[in-house]
Amino acid sequence: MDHAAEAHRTDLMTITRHVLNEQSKHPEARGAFTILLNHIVLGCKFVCSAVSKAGLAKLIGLAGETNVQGEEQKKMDVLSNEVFVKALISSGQTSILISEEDEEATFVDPSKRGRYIVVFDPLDGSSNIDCGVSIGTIFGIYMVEHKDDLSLEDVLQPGEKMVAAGYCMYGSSCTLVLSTGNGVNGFTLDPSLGEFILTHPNIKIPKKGKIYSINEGNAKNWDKATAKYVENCKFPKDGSSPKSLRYIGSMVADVHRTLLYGGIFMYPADKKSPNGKLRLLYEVIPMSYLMEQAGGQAFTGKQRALELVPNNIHERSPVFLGSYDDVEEIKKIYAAVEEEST
Ligand code: AFP
Repeated sequence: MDHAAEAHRTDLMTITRHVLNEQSKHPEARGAFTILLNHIVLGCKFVCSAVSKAGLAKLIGLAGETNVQGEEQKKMDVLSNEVFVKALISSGQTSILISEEDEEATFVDPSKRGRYIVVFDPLDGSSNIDCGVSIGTIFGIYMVEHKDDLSLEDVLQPGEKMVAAGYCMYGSSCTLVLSTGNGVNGFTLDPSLGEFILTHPNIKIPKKGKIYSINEGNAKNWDKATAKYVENCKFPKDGSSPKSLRYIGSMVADVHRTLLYGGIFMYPADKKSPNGKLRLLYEVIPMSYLMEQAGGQAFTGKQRALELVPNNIHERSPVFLGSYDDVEEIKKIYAAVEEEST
């Protein structure tokens, strides 16, 4: 028997233990972040369980629909939002919540306030639920200086001010990927233990990848730089092999694959959608933060994504994110196209 391997297998690094280890590097920390993260993890576990039972429990459908027992059923994204909002408020560690599902920001009652702002998309890719494609929750965390004197200005901060970001993917397994500003780690839910276990320590994205990921159906509306880059992916001029196309249409799943296998994920601006489709605060920024933490890059077509300052909470932004070299290439194409036009 390989005792070393056996000992390793029984020494489980749960997500809480991992975050406590990180916390111990900051003697001034009082555990507030660990408490917050535990509540996010609880939300992820709930949604994971609900998504996996969705067909069975007839939870899919329009909000207000009734199930066979005559009980009112909620649409999965509405349900997920409620779960996260309640979990985050009850943590006692949040002051402002921004959710994809809620038009307005939620300012937490002063009696329950803490020092964190959480921006999140409780169930991204929900149009894919009915066919069982992987979907996920995306979140980003900012810190406020003064929790008693809050305004939307506290939320409208560039991504480089974020203190943590992550996503949970509800797929063939439930995987939570997290960065607290010190690299990226992936945890897989062990359903028998009900715990997220560290399975992907210190994720580094390959420097260059073999996959490009974009909705090709929008090609007729792309700008010149995007069209040129995709052309290069298919017909490389340097004699290298063409890249493969993979596009799920569920950002968490497309980004997860990009993070592990390398390559580039793009949702560009186009003639119909001058700012692209994806939301800056709770899609583009958290995913860009993770990419940079894993050694990749994220670019908007104009600048580093993490430098962009949001003007409103549901603002959209184009994004190109993934392997360092692949994003570098599209940056060069944008610069060349810009120069041609001046
Ligand atoms: P839904 O939540 O409506 O399914 O949208 C998913 C999403 O916001 C993101 O997860 C995908 O990357 C992107 O939209 C796909 O958009 P297209 O369908 O336009 O390619």
